[in-house]
Amino acid sequence: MNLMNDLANSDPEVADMLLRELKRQEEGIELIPSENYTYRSVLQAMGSVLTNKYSEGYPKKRYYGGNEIVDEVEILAIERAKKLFGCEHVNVQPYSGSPANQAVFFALLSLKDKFLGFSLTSGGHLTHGSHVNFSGKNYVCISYDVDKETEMLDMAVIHELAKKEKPKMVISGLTAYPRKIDFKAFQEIAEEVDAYQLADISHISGLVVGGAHSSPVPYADVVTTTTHKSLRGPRGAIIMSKMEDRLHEIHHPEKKTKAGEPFSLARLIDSAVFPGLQGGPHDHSTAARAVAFAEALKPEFKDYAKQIVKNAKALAEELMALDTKLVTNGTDNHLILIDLRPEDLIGKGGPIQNALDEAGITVNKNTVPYEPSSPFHPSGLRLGTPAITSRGMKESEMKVIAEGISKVIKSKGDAEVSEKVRENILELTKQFPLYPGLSILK
Ligand code: DSN
Repeated sequence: MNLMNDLANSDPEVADMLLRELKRQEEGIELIPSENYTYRSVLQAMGSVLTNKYSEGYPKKRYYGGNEIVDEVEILAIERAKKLFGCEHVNVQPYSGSPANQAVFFALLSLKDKFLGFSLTSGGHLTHGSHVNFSGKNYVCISYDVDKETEMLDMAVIHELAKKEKPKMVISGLTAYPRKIDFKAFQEIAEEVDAYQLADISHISGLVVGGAHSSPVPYADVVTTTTHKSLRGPRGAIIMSKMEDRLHEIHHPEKKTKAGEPFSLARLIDSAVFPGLQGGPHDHSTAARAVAFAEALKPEFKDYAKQIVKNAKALAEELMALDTKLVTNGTDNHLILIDLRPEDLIGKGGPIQNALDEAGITVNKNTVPYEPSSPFHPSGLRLGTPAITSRGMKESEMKVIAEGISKVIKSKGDAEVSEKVRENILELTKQFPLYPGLSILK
C-alpha cells in the first residue's frame, strides 16, 4: 500500500519531510504520554474526501445541503461513543481538547465565575485555570495542588477548599499526575457546593474504556476527552454529559425553551460548541473518530489498556531500581514523572530531554510539584507508555528503555553516552515495525 505517490510527485519537499518524520517515529522510542500511533484505518479516514465538506449544525439540522452521508457518519460516531463510554449524551464535534474545555466553560459559566482546577505545575492542564490561558484570564481560578510530602492529591484538602470558595465548577483530570483520580469523591464535593464537575480524561480515556482506570461517566456532569492520546484515534475531542442540568434552578434559571421547559445540560453543551464557538465540524476527523471508537470497542482493546499500565509500572520499577527518583515514587496509570532534583539537575529538564532525543528516546521536559525553577526550564521529565504499547512492547522491553534513560541522566547529557544508547534503541525498535507493510514512498 502506498499513501503518498501523488504527494511525492506534486510536492516532493513536503513528501520528504513526512518521510523523514515516519523514519523518526519508526526508529525512536516514543514516550510522550499524550502521543500515540494511530491505526492505519484512522490515517485513511483522515486523508479522505470528507475534508472537502462543510456541515455546520448537527445531524438532520444542517445549514448546508449535501450532508446526507455526513449525517450518517456523525450519527455513527455518536452511537459508538455512547456505547464505548456509556454516556447519556455526546458531542463529537470539538476540534481538540482545549476547544472542548472552552465550550464547557462557555456553556456553564459566566465571565469571572469561580472554579477549582488542578495546578498546571503539579499535573493539571493549561485549560484548568492557568493564568496565561482563557480559563485563567476570563474566569476566577482557585487552584488545588498535591500534598508536598506525598505529591498526591488530598481529597480532604480539596473538599475544604471547595467549601470555602464555593466555585461554580470543579475540574478533575490530569496531564502530568501519575496516580488515579477519585472522580466519585470529586462529584460528592461538587454536589455539596452546588458546582458542576468537569472531568477531563483526555490522557486516560483509553484506560477508562479498557477498564484500567475507573470511569467518571457515572458521576461527573460533564466529561471531556481528546481522541488521540491513550484512545489511539485521530486528533480531536468529544464532550460527554448528563442529559439534564441538575443545577438549572441555581445557575441557569433563565435558560428556558419557548414552552418554558428548562434547557437540558446536553443543549447547553451543544449550543456552546456550535454556534457558540465553532463553525463546520471536521467531518474527516468525525469519520476517523468513529473508526477509532469501533477499535476501542473490540475486546482486545482491554488487553491493550491493561498492558499500557503494566508497562508503565514495569518502566517505573526499573527506573527506580536504577536509582532514579520518580514523583510519588511510582505510577498507577500510563505516565511517569522523573524528578531530576536529586540528580543535581534542577532546571535541566530541557538539556536532558535533548540528550534523550539524541539517544532516540522522545520525552518531554516537565515541571515537578512545587517546581523550584520555571516551566520553560523545569526540573522533571514526563514519560508514558501508550505509544510503545501500541507497537507491541511489553515488560521486558521496559528494562532496555529504563537502562537507556538512566545512562543518559546519570551522564548529565553526555553526547557519547547518548550515541551509544541510540545503538541499543535502534536494535530494539527494528524488532517492532511501526506500520508493517506500509510504505509511504517508493
Ligand atoms: N499537550 C497535551 C499533553 O501533552 O498533555 C495536553 O493538551
